Amino acid sequence: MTLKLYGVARSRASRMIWLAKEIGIAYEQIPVIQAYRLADATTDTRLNTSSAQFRKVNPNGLIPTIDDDGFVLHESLAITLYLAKKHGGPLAPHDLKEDALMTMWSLWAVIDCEPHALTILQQRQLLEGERDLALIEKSKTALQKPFGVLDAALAKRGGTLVGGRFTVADINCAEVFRYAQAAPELFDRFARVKAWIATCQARPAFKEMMAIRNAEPA
Ligand SMILES: N[C@@H](CCC(=O)N[C@@H](CS)C(=O)NCC(=O)O)C(=O)O
Repeated sequence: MTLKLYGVARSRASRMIWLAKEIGIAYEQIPVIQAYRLADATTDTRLNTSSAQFRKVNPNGLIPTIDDDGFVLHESLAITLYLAKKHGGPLAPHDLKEDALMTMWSLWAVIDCEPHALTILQQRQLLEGERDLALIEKSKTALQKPFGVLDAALAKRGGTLVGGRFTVADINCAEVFRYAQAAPELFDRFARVKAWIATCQARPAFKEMMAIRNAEPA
């Protein structure tokens, strides 16, 4: 049975789509859209995160979720780690220590970096007069330390996060740091982070994922 992905590509489902394109995993996409993007989710006929039908699959009412032949999994980074490990190859951990490091970087990205990076993205998407400039500055300041940590780790490990090669850990972190690209000036002080994200985003699988995202209505 084909792997099912619940979620539109203009969501954190992008992470799984990027990984799937990297390792050639076939999947069927069920385009569940965020309820908040609809004028009225109760009357809209599109399957959305508040639809009763989707809530049966993910009671959190959040995308992405996968159904891998009856195995249902939520949380975008748990999904990429699971699929990488299931399919093996260079993107997956080769031993327990690599596995732990990939988990470490993924948790670090989502806990320590994502809230600030997302704030920057959401604020920069607002009209200029509507932005909370103090909040943007606060988030940029909060990201200085993680940017420094990432920059130093990339220097020490030769430009990728784990095992001297591009892995699922790079996908998970690069997808979080992509939000911070709404403030490109943040990257100017951290040359290795800037080079790393450029290299990650030059990969054909990333471009394929972005093309799928951009083909969806905004
Ligand atoms: N930690 C979760 C967050 C999932 C999440 O917040 N998804 C958003 C889309 S990117 C969503 O479904 N929002 C719909 C809603 O809030 O109704 C993950 O990484 O999968």
